[in-house]
Amino acid sequence: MTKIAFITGITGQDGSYLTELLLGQGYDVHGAVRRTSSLERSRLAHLYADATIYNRRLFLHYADLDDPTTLRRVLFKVKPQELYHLAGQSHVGLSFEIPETTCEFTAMGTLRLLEILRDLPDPPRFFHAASSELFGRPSQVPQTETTPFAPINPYGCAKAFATQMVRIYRETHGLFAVNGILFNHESPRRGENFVTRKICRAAAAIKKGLQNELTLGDTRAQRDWGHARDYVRGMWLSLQHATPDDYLFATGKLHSVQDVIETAFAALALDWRNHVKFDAHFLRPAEPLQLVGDASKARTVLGWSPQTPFTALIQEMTRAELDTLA
Ligand code: NAP
Ligand code: F7E
Repeated sequence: MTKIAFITGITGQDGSYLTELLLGQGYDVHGAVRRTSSLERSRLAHLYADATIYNRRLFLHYADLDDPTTLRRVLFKVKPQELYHLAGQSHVGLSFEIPETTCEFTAMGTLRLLEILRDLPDPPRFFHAASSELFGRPSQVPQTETTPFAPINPYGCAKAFATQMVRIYRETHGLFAVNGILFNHESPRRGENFVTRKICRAAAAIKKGLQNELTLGDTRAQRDWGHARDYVRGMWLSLQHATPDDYLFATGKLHSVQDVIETAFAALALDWRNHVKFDAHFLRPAEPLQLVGDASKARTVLGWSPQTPFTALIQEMTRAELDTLA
């Protein structure tokens, strides 16, 4: 029988890659979308355009995270076997500007979904997209699934609430509920205001003569960056295991924003020194330190490992921007 999956956040970077993976595995995929003034959902456009997929194996339902009545109705109707919960306000810097929205969607939105699952006669396996931002200023480097939470921004705090709730619902209500503690993962489909995409896009625009300057905040900041396609495979693997648990997904390698700049500009034979400027507007009130993950558990238990090294990731993103601008 065909398996049915449901994705919140299907229009996002990860939602689009996960949809492709699940369709490739033979699933019917349902997703929750928000009402917006434009119907353009660019990351799914290629799937809409395929008459053998859209409304045959891929179905979209209007449902916001702050509308539990609708979510409940849709989930009772669709009856998914797997639910991937990816929706939320995902920008850390913006979470300082809109902390209430961030917590409403990311923290309370997750709790509302867990409450609905409790009432379903046959609850689906549930994946929650947790984050390295749980660890903030961590007491251990690298971090593992057991590193204590120490979030330092509203986004991390909302994820910590949601992650702990997932553990509680797994342990006390017996739900098959999994936290995937995801470190930064990027792709050509990354939102334009995240630093890797911003840099790769600017480098391509400079190469094409469409732009001359790139303004950035803290270029010494470091992250553990992988490819989104690898991380959605981890999400799927974590729901195929016999028992529910928490898994950390990371490359284990730290790079700086400066490394992203140098890799992207070098890919286009540009000298970054002629173009990159500092703008204090992009500094954040607090920066996490040394967020780098040890994914040994995912490797041993799920057979997961990241396939795309940092340089290949940034080169792919830069080339994709150049093709888009062509
Ligand atoms: P993204 O590109 O920003 O996508 C977020 C998705 O959530 C979009 O589909 C968005 O819909 C939807 N959404 C936001 N608020 C919603 C609401 N109130 N109701 C319904 N849908 C809503 O994020 P991503 O990079 O794919 O990340 C997926 C998840 O993983 C997020 O929860 C993020 O916090 C988490 N995560 C990501 C990373 C990373 O490095 N990418 C790392 C750790 C954790 P619209 O298209 O309508 O805006
Ligand atoms: O920032 C610095 C910035 O916004 C990375 C989300 O997916 O990963 C992501 O959050 C670093 C930070 O990602 C600019 O200060 C410098 O140190 O690309 P980012 P993030 O904050 O790490 C985590 C794991 C998530 O869970 C989140 O959902 O880059 N930086 N200059 C800048 N960042 C931005 N955005 N723009 C700049 O101009």
